Amino acid sequence: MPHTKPLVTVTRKLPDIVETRMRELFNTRLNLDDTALSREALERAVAESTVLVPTVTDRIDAALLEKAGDKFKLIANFGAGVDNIDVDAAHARGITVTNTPNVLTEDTADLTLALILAVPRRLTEGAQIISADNQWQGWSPTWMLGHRIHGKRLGIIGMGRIGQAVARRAKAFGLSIHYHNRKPANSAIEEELEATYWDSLDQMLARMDIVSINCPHTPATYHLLNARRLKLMKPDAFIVNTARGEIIDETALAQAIDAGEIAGAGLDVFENEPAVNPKLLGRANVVLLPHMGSSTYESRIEMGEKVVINIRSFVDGNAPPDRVLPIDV
Ligand code: 8YV
Repeated sequence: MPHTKPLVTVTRKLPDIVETRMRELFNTRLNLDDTALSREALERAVAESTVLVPTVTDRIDAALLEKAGDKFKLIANFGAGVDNIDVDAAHARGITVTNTPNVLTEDTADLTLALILAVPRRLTEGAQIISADNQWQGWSPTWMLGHRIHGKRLGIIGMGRIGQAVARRAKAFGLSIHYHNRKPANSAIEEELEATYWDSLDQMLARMDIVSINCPHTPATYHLLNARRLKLMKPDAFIVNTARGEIIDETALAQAIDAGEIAGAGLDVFENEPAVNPKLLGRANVVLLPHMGSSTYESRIEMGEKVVINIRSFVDGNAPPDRVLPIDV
């Protein structure tokens, strides 16, 4: 490491252990009160720092990068998805972008399965009945009935690491695995998951009981599930999204649920976080979570460790392990 430690600006509060390590290794500017940085503060950060550690809540666009100082060389994103960053604009300025893949795969897949179970089996609805003011009138053979997931068809959009981890879990729950991806998964993975590849997303959507979104948000996947495609789905089908809100046209989804064209939804992500389309609120068949896919102590610490490794290797003059390549749309 060079004698002058690089100035690293971290935009949000990270786990203590990660912040301590960063303070040891770099000249680190932390955000101890965790308030998201203003646009002006972000501009100052890219003007003064060598490295910025943003999160999904920071918009690192081309206009911001125009304020970058000569020293600004690395955006070490705390997060796997990089749709908050204009990666092409960064590359055009010779700025490297890294992310934190792998470490949040299993936790995000767990949360996806939790939603796949929660919506058809009415878990949050049931939990709300026995809450502080216990409204339970007693058991009945025909009350609180939901839908079996065993034996149903799960259509996964995006068969990357998280999609595969979802498929593995879903298979153990007796779901048959179908998927749409830009290209088929390799044959070993298809065999292990007994997965059926659908080249046509439209055809897959029309036949699935549950659809899970597990692809990244890119220009090609923005509103992939639009009003037209939502209408292709079976009226008794459920949709689960733990990837990015922008992949579904949220207004069209709210309308489809309102019109009974879809049986329900489990959403961990939204188009305009933290805002949620009001039409999705207060519905028994819609389970909403506040972007919790990777919210375990373990994931968040390991994401921080990846950020540290990426910065360290970059500062040492090596290629950081989690470099984000130009977006291939
Ligand atoms: C993170 C995520 O919480 O890593 C991602 O892509 O969506 C989340 O799990 C968030 O992005 C951190 O910046």
